[in-house]
Amino acid sequence: MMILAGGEGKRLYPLTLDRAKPAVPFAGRYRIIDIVLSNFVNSGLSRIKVLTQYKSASLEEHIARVWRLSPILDQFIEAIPAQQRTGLSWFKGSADAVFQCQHVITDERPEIVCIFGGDHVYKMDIRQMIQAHIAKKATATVAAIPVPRSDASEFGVLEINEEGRIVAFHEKVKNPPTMPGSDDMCLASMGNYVFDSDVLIRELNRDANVEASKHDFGHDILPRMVADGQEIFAYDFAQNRVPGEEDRALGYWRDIGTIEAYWEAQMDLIAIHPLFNLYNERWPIRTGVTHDPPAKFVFRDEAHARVGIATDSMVSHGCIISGGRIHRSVLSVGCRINSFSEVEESVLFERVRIGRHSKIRRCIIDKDVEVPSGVEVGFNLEADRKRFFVTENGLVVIPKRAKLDDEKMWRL
Ligand code: ADQ
Ligand code: ADP
Repeated sequence: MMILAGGEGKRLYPLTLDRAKPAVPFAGRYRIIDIVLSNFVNSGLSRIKVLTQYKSASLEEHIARVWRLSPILDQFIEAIPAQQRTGLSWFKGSADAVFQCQHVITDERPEIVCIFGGDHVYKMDIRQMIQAHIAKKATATVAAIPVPRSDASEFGVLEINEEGRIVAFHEKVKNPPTMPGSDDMCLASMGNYVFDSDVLIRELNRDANVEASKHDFGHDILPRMVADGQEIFAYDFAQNRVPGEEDRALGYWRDIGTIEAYWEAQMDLIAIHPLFNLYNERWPIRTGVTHDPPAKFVFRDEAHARVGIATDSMVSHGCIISGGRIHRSVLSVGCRINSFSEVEESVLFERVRIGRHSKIRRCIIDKDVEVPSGVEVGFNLEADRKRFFVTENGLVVIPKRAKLDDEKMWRL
């Protein structure tokens, strides 16, 4: 099993300023990569290499600290950094990442290799996809999901025949074809593949010699295999059944490539009946254990609205909500929310502090930011644009350890 975790995540800037996208915190206690790793481990698959490249220190540390498995059971989850093994270049595209690590496959000689992306939010029993691959006698299988046509140019789009065999693969094209019988949905690749390992090694080596190739699975390898008429099948993700999940949650998958999508995925989490449910004990999303104490809510003075409360929110260990109000927000470990402050529809990373009387709305605040007292962020976007990163839809991102001492910045 290989997880591609080297992408730069440009569109998540500035959260990816000094960490790879799969290492970006998610849902308070987790990192994005914990989701795919949990899917593998919960599926009983635990021989995993995570291929890293871009700013990988934080990711490698997380994997080594949290995910190290017992070698005695012949199980492993390990990061393989880009090593310039087969030439002087670092990984070019996603296929080059696997090409450069092919010794792992040729040494282990597995029959099947799963190659999954490291940056999506979903639950999947991966064994079911492998079974479908074997049942169809496919050489490669691509997980697929319908997406609205308006978003489809961001994805690889598949055309399939009645048996589910892929007859054409369009990687990130302007006007991709819609699904049969629909004018507004396209069948997208989820960037998760199952390969027969001999075929994978053969195709990687063939691609390495193609001068014009970007060495990318979606751009080069799969379209070429499809054009050759090989037996490549789509795996319908809607068929996947995860224990303990309600039917309405099946098929939930989010590519959190942009700040908006990242924020929306966390707003999904705090819905009363979330589609991505972290409380399903039969399919836990796993991560490291910390020694932080439980979250604490300090009731101070009702008459002056100094009541520490959080509603429709997730509050991690070690947070102290003392006299401030949190609504529709996700707080990571160790945040401090002081009196008379208000935080709404926001995502706070580790150890964010909100000073008294400050108001925060639709913000993502990276770790160790101390918001002084009496400031507002997210209410005057013109002013926010001058000092922070603001998306088209008006989400404000405050980068890690933002200059705390610059009074002018906070009080425009
Ligand atoms: P993208 O996600 O845009 O599209 P890409 O940038 O190649 O494609 O990233 C795929 C995965 O590989 C990501 O998890 C990324 O972090 C990782 N990655 C990229 N370059 C890497 C490298 N050099 N080393 C290690 N890891 C690397 C892909 C498919 C589409 C599909 C979407 C679904 O190409 O067909 O629709 O995923 O999101
Ligand atoms: P405010 O009244 O502005 O919330 P306080 O002066 O009460 O601030 O608190 C100062 C700091 O002490 C805050 O960072 C707060 O999180 C922390 N704090 C408040 N109450 C407690 C408590 N009961 N236990 C531990 N720390 C607390």
